[in-house]
Amino acid sequence: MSTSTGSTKLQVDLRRHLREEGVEPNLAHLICELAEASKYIVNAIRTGDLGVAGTSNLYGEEQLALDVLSDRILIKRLTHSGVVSNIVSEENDGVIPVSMDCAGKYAVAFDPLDGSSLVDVNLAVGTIVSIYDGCDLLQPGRNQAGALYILYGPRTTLVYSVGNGVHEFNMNHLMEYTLTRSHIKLKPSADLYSPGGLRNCYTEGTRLFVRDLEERGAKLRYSGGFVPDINQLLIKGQGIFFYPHLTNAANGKLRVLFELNPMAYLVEQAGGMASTGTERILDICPEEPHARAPVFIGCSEDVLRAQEFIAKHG
Ligand code: AHM
Ligand code: MG
Repeated sequence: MSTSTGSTKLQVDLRRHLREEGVEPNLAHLICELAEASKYIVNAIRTGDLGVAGTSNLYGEEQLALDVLSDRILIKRLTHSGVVSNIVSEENDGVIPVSMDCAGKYAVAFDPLDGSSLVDVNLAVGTIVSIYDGCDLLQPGRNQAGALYILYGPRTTLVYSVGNGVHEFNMNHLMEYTLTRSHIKLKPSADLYSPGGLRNCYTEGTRLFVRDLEERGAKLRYSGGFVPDINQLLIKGQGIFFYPHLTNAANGKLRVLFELNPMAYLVEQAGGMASTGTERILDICPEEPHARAPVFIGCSEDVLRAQEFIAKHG
């Protein structure tokens, strides 16, 4: 999006957008710091070591050098931002305290490089960030002060909301983020679906929901990366993504703090819904930072239909 002044077209960059939207200055600063950090992550993805780091995270998953580097880039930037109280990262166990003084500061949860197992095959990956006022990270996602993700695909884009609608920015050749879509909205129902998890581990409710989607003519569009899959539904203005409860994993795979809360916040801001199948994602009060939950997220009518199938068939 651009504004004209005489013959010159001015791109609205992220900083200016935050200022014009009246975003609280420390929060605006935090979002700009995250945008700055993402430039180093882009560079690492483009040119860095794609091998393993030789370490594993607390889930016992092998960490890639890129997971570790992206995590370090974000922690360093946020630690020195002056506006962060606590940090929790998908790649680290426990909370990283930054400042004892919570006033005017923000607690931040992030997944530094979601979908990093897709990097070797050159598919899209992303950074996901959830932001709370003060110090507390273990609270329902509905209390988020803001959320954003950065998608590293053929282009790098940043999508954020601080409760003022959902806005998309593209990184240009100068590595600046300029506004490309504002007030993104989802239609009530979808004809695209992105099904995560092994189908032979689906419960009856999810199986019948998928059959219903297919009978309605919905097309399967699943990349295997949560950020590109959610970005697809926001930018196309329709879709439903699910990583459901499975017969061998009652809470599915995705993490409430780092993955589900920020995406649920963005999708609700766009007029969609996000549910575990039985309750609103943003109402979950996680007991520990790495809690997981099943998710059905996207167009509201489809999420409601998923809930009906699960209520009837489990
Ligand atoms: P990660 O945080 O270890 O990268 O895992 C999250 C990713 C999501 O991007 C994606 O939706 C999901 O895992 C795919 O899981 P699966 O490998 O079971 O298909
Ligand atoms: Mg992840």
